[in-house]
Amino acid sequence: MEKLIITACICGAEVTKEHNPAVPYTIEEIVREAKSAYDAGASIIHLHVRWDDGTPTQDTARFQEAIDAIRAVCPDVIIQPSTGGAVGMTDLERLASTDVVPTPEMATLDCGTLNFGGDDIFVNTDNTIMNFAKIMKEKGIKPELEVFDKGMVDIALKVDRKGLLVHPLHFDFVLGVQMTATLRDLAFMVGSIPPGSTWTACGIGRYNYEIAAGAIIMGGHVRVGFEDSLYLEKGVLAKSNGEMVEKVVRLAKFFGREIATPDEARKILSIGQ
Ligand code: KMH
Ligand code: ZN
Repeated sequence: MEKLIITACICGAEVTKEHNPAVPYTIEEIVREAKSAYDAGASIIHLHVRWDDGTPTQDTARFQEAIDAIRAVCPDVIIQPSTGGAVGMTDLERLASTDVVPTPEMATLDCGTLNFGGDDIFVNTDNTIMNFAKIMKEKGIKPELEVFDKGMVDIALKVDRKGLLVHPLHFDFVLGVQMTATLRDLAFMVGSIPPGSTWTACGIGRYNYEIAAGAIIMGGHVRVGFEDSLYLEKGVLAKSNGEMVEKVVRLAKFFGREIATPDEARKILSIGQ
């Protein structure tokens, strides 16, 4: 089996220090978390940024500051800015994370509208998705297709039919937000994408490590971090993103999967080929 790419979603836009005091807000804290994940084996950092008080932002200068600071201590890591941002942000606001220099190698592309808990709706109309895909293609950014249910795979394939995506496609199955997060769900999603695509998976909250183990066994890749889950095990808060990545590395070793370096991840994902 191919080596395992671990993506660390170190910060997110919704979790706070009230949920886990190690959730990073400041640039120093974001760098600390990125480095802990990278040292543990993450080859991709999925990046959101915050103002120092924890408010999520897609401000280009704030992303630039965070990316430059991460790059100084994790020189080869793949940095994947979010274009999802936080619920309620405008499309223009969300796209500002891709205006950093140099242009990011990857960014997320959310492939549909979904219920995000309570009264929150994360809006991604067809026009938004097409426009984001077009801009990413023009800029040479590899989209990670964020799919929260099977219908979003179909939307991604519709975008692909318009010629707005470059093959091989790369999906992230985010399980446990809109659809449930069982191995049956994961197998269904894996069976729904075109042959030759790559995929990673994450299970939100308590499903985190179950889905990670499933992805490792099924030949996919894994995303973990504070954006998705705050715990190392039931009742035990993770002290860092690095601790969560270390746990995935232990699972991967148990099942005989080696861990990809950032350059190996670039090859597996056909980035910069
Ligand atoms: N914070 C969510 C509303 C992404 O990064 O592209 C969107 C999100 C997905 O986190
Ligand atoms: Zn995100």
